[in-house]
Amino acid sequence: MRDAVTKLIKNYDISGRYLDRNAIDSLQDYFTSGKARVAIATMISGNAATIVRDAGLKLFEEVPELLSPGGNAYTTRRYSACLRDMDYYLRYASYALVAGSMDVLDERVLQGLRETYNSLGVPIGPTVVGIKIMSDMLKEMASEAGIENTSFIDEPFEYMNSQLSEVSV
Ligand SMILES: CCC1=C(C)/C(=C/C2=NC(=C\c3[nH]c(/C=C4\NC(=O)[C@H](C)[C@H]4CC)c(C)c3CCC(=O)O)/C(CCC(=O)O)=C2C)NC1=O
Repeated sequence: MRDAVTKLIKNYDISGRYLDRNAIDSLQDYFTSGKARVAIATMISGNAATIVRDAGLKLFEEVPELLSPGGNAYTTRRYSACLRDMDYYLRYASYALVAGSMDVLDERVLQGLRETYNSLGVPIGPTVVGIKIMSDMLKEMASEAGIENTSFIDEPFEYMNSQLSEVSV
């Protein structure tokens, strides 16, 4: 598992290069956004339960058939599994935000996930909607808290969504 800095150093070390302009620029980006990343992570930790609950409510409002007989979140066991998954996505997104790298998502969350979902009939489309709702909620909370640059918040959520949606070949 790597963060933005160790990942960059590894790439330069492989080819025995000193850090060049590109490296310095990307390091600078990472450190400049560092305070905001930590602020967002703090915001997530302090509000995780609320974010997951409200995002779940909104998802089930948008896709009510999930909760009807035959829907994948029907029965309390599956309903809870769904919210637990949302909680995983939020928690790991907070790690990826702090790391400035998506490696942790590849290693801990996404490996084999699509196959698991497909074999259990967990629908990917609404999962993607749920993940997007959490990301939008967070950006709103962040701008309400006066954090100016909120564009990087989408990154881990969009990454998970693109990996989940990828059509298998
Ligand atoms: C930390 C990394 C990690 C992830 C991501 C993870 C996901 C994950 N979600 C699962 C199930 C599930 N996931 C859902 C989720 C949903 N159903 C819906 O209709 C909604 C669209 C969606 C919620 C947004 C449901 C309902 C199940 C249970 C399915 C079943 O057992 O029939 C399972 C199968 C095993 C189990 O039930 O625990 C896994 C492995 N597990 C992990 O360890």
